[in-house]
Amino acid sequence: MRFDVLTLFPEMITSAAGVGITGRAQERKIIELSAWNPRDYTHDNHKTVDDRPYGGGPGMVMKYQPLHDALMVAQQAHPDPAKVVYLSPQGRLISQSLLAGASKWPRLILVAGRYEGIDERFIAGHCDEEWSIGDYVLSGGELAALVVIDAITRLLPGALGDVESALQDSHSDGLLDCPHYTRPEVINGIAVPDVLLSGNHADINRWRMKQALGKTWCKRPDLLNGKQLTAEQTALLNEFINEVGREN
Ligand code: 9D3
Repeated sequence: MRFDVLTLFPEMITSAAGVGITGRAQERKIIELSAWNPRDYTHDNHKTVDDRPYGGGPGMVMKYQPLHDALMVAQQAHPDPAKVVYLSPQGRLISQSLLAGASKWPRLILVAGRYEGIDERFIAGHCDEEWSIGDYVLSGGELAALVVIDAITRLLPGALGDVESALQDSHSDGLLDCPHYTRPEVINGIAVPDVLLSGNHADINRWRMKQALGKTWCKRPDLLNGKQLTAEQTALLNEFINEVGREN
């Protein structure tokens, strides 16, 4: 899959995506990533990318022309058809399922804004979708673009190592993770749960599922709404709830 990002801070994208899973995915040609700076497509001496908002008020707006010219160059740099997504606080809230859909696209051009946003006519004329990563205020779209690139890359065949892939298709999909422990066996008087030292992998798997279900029920009950649990999962969750009830 090919990603292009239109951004006033291209090094923010290329440096962050150059390491870890996304860095390795680029080396393995599972993803291609380029960043394009609208400032490189200005024609005035000051390389102006922003201007004052019509109607007045505070802040600046990204100009249409540098964004448009950067987009045309990015689009023509590669023959695959691209979806263009503008990252903005007004966008549709992204989810794992939305990103799983996008991971089937051959190419995605992400537009990261700065200042108060970009000229509405660029959105209307050139953007297929508008996405947000959540209800909090960022300084620009770059971190959102990195979130999208990272989360999609993990879904592409071959992007994860064997260990990460094995972890990904475990049976706890859509649940919070169970607790994890490593050596030493006791820290600050807190011992690792006995079952994890037992060597009984059926018991260990049941304990982990019970913890995942219980933690999800306690902290994110919304994730259980409309989720079909197996008879065993229902039994494990009821065990957990009865035990918590006794502790509190
Ligand atoms: C405080 C500025 N706000 C004035 C009412 C509006 C505003 C403009 C630009 C708020 C944030 C931004 C920059 N944000 C993004 O570009 C952005 C974003 C975000 O802030 N939150 C969640 N997802 C995204 S995607 C892009």
